[in-house]
Amino acid sequence: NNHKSAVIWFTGLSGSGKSTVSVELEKELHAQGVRTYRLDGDNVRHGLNKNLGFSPEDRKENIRRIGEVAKLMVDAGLFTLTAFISPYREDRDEVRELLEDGEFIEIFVNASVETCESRDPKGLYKKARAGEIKGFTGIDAPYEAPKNPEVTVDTDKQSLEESVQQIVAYLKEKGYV
Ligand code: GGZ
Repeated sequence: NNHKSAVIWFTGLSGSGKSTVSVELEKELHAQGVRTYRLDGDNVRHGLNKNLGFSPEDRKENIRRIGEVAKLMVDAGLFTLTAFISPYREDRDEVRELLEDGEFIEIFVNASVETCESRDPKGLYKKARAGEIKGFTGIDAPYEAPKNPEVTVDTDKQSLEESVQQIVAYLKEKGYV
C-alpha cells in the first residue's frame, strides 16, 4: 500500500466510456487496497456546479472547480478519478499545472463521434442532430483531443477489461500502485 495519491483525469466525448472505465478502474484499485473518490456529472453538476451550463465559459469554470476539488482530495491522500468531457486542452492543462509533477494522469478515452453516436445511451446525439440541443460536443461544439496523454484507451477497438488493465499497467509501471 505504498501508493502516492494522484488525479486520474478521464477526457473524451459523451458516450466514449469515461464513466464506465472509471467505475471499473475504481473497483480494481479498491481490490488493491487503494483509497479512491470518483467525481462525475452525477455528484458535481447536480451539486457544486449546478449553476453551470455548457457554454464554453461554463465548461471552463466547471473544469476549474473540479480541478480545485480534485487537488484537495489528492492532498487528503485519495486517488481521485474524474470523468468529464473536459473538451478544451487549455482547461485540462491548467488543472495539470495546479498539481505537482506526477499528480495528474490524463487518460484519453478515444472513440470516434460515429461510435459514440451509435451508442447514444441517453439519446442526446439524436437530440443534438435534430437541433434540440445546441452546442453538443462533437456535433456543433469542439472536442480537443490531448496531445500527450499519459494513457490513451481506444474504447471502440478494445474491451472494457483491456482498457482498465492498460491503465492499471501504467499505474504499476510508474509505481503508483
Ligand atoms: C455535451 C452535454 C451537453 C452538451 C448535456 N455537450 O453523456 P452524458 O450527457 O452523461 O455526458 C454529457 C455531460 C457532459 O458534462 P461534462 O461536465 O462532462 O461536460 S464538460 O466537461 O464539457 O463541462 C451529456 C450531458 O452532460 N450534456 N448537454 N451541450 N454534453
